[in-house]
Amino acid sequence: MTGAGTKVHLTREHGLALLAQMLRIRRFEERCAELYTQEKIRGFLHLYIGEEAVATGVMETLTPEDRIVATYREHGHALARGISMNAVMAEMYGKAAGCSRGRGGSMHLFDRETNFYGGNAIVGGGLPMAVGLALADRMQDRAALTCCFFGEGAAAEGEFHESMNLAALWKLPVLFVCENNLYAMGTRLDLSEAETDIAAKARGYAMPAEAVDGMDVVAVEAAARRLGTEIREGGGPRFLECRTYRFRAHSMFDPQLYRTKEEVEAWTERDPIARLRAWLEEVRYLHAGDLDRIEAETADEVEAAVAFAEAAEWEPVEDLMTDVGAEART
Ligand SMILES: Cc1ncc(C[n+]2csc(CCOP(=O)(O)OP(=O)(O)O)c2C)c(N)n1
Repeated sequence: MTGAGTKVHLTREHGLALLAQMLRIRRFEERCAELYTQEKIRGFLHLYIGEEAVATGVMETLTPEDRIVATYREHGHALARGISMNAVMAEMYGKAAGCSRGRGGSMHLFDRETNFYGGNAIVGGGLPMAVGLALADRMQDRAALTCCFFGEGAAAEGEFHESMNLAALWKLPVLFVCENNLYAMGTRLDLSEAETDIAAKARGYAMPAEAVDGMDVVAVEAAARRLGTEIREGGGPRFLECRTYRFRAHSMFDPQLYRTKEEVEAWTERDPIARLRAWLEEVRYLHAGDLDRIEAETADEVEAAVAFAEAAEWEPVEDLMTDVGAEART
């Protein structure tokens, strides 16, 4: 993708790569939902279906040195960052070959190799961590940027306000990405927040902030790239609110009584995958067989990950207490 301003030029290759990445995330999670009902995956499971354009678009703009902090709805971020699907699936199963050695599960994916700091069950918990990582990078003269993903529900937490303030005060290299899907579990944004414009809250801390259509992967990527460049040039933190929607329930235990079928259907019409696909067809980037090929490759990757997780070992019982507490100092 080229073009830093409002005009974006997307090559066929890049357009197909974005489509393939979003499909990978979606098919992986659809399979996870099935595995959950079969009790292969236990504990909590929060699906990102509908929101794929956010992780996919933003992650395209980051370098390997950059750091990522995410929430408990982070399978998409982990996959888009480049953690292998095998390692993510094994983690979902709780197997020792998982990216957190089977100890984290769905909500605590972690990978040092890719600077992926998780995976955090605490709403807003990643925000101060992102500020700390960025402060450490600055103090140690590293050129990395920290990208912090969180939901709009986190904007109601004290940690959000403390993090905005310190990041802006110290001009830290953080890209805050708010995934505003309108609901915090069953609580609609306008029933819990007096100010529903989340980007405006960041501006209240003197941080440049903007909102983008989170169902449009190209728009997300363009905005993240532009804001990332400003951060890398020493401009201090930037805030990107992505207006998005989760098509599925909050987690696997949620009858969704707080929203209507019509509302879900209306958002489904804006499905980021269908939308990119339609655009790729319109500009004749999507050739006959492209979609079938991408779907087949994705299905193979997902099934290979399931086979990997099935065959992977459980942690030996004798290792159960390792890394649970700090070693006693003598
Ligand atoms: C500190 C804290 N308070 C409450 C919860 C319970 N909880 C889990 S998810 C959630 C909603 C968060 O919504 P949002 O931040 O908008 O993210 P989304 O689930 O929509 O992606 C809540 C309140 C929690 N995990 N941590």
